[in-house]
Amino acid sequence: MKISLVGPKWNEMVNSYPSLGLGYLAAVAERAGHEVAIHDFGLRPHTTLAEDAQKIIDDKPDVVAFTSMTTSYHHIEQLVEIVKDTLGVPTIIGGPHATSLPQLTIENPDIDYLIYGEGEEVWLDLLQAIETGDTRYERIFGLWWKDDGRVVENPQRKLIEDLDAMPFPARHLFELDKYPLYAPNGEKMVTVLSSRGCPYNCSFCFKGVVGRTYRQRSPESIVEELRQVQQQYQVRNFYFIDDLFTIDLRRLEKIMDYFIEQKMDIRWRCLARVDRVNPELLKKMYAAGCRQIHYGIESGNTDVLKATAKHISLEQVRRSIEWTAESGIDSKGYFILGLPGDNEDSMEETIEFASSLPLTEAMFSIATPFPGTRLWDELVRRNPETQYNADFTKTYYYNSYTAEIAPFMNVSDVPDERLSGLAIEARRRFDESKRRRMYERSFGKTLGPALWEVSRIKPLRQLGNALVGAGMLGSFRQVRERAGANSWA
Ligand code: B12
Ligand code: SF4
Repeated sequence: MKISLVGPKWNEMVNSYPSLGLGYLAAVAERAGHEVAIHDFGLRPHTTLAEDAQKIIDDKPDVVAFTSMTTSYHHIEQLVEIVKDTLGVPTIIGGPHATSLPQLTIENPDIDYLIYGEGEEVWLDLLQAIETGDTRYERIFGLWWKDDGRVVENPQRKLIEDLDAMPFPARHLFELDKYPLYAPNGEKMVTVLSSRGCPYNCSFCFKGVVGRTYRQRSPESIVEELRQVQQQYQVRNFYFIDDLFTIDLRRLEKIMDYFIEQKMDIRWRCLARVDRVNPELLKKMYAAGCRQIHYGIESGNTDVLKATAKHISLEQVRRSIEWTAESGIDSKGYFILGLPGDNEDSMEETIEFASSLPLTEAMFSIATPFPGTRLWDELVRRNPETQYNADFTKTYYYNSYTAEIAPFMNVSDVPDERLSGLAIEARRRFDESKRRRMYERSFGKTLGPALWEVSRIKPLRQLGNALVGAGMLGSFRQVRERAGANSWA
């Protein structure tokens, strides 16, 4: 069959990398003999609805299937209406949004089938049923469907046991060169998924797709995928987007031994928890090509942090960020402002804490309760009249913006306007603290802060920059270089 797989857009932000969920679904469908096209409209936020719908219609597909986040469901609702009207072919939806609100989603008259949770096996069974005209849908576990207009929820499907048995994501179906994902040195970077799931249960995180489970691919399979991508796309920078890349230390050691022994010549970044790293591991990660780690730190206030059930302490955060810096690896910290219990004082602590850490980057998001999370339950408990509405397109993430953005479903103790202002202030103060640290590193603990103070006077800073540019003031160059791409070598 001809299948159009659709990645919707959410607002004017460009998707920085392709959906690997779509990549896996496309790969298994191709392996089963189907002809697949992927349209990631998140790459082109400014095209019109009519243009997007036309792209799908031009495929003349037998089936149209959408991946969904709560932020992008609005676009799907609009697209699927046109597609159904024009083509009349079966429509399928899956992904985090469909899984978090299945009943509400399948009630959409233009959506025929909903796949709950992990998709590949259910998807293949459904495609086969559609192709062969087998209407015994009750046999497909993991499927929600409509029997004469009545919604039917089949039992859930077990998770895939052997992730290695899956083909690699169908990267050839994406416009890979169009995604703005680059290493700090400007080279192209590609995302990889080496495991699925995470056993923790943070209040703001949606856990519905694979629950609190953790499954991993073998080191051999990961190395093979990296080699394939290296050869096919001439890329040597990778981003492991696993929820927790460092959770199983034995596996990680083995993966890194492969990278080192086989002289893979790769550079990579990953996501990690601060309680899942140690100095020896970090040194080895550096030797194996790791140059950046993203840590979820969330809050600088002990009580607010505790309420997220992240199960980390501020001491662990400080220690791990320092170890990471000492190992030569850059670190980015993710912080959330406006969590339940957050007030002016606690958020001040978060900003102060973030600014005191030797992080290379920080991102301050405003807490947003997504349906299916404990944060959402908290919102509903406080405001029982709360309803899901399709305006989640407004949940921007912050670091790409300098203008203030209105909080969406504020669950903190401060008004919207103040919360929004604090996010901007947090970013400004973190940037200042980072520059100050760079001056200290370059000029020492006494002269550094003094020169930093001087550099804050704009005309003097401009003069300094001009002199550095003209080859004078050599040691100031270090400050500039440290702020640039040199760490990704
Ligand atoms: C990478 C990532 C991103 C990337 C790239 C997104 C992309 N293009 O895929 C970026 C940085 C852009 C991003 C942004 C955001 N993200 Co994000 N992101 C992720 C992350 C970490 C990994 C996604 C992934 O590749 N998963 C692995 C694949 C295999 O799983 P999957 O995508 O879920 O797909 C499987 C199933 O869901 C199902 N399936 C999915 N689609 C379909 C379609 C069909 C037809 C079928 C049959 C099955 C099916 O089958 C797939 C294979 O098993 C997830 C967390 C996670 N672990 O999944 C969060 C996650 C998806 N993000 C989330 C959020 C909240 C956001 C933001 C809103 C954050 C913010 N406030 O800015 C934005 C919204 C962006 C948008 N476009 O709307 C939430 C979504 C919650 C929700 N209810 O929608 C998640 C689940 C995090 C969490 N645990 O809470 N994100
Ligand atoms: S935020 Fe990270 S650690 Fe917490 S549940 Fe989600 S993936 Fe796991």
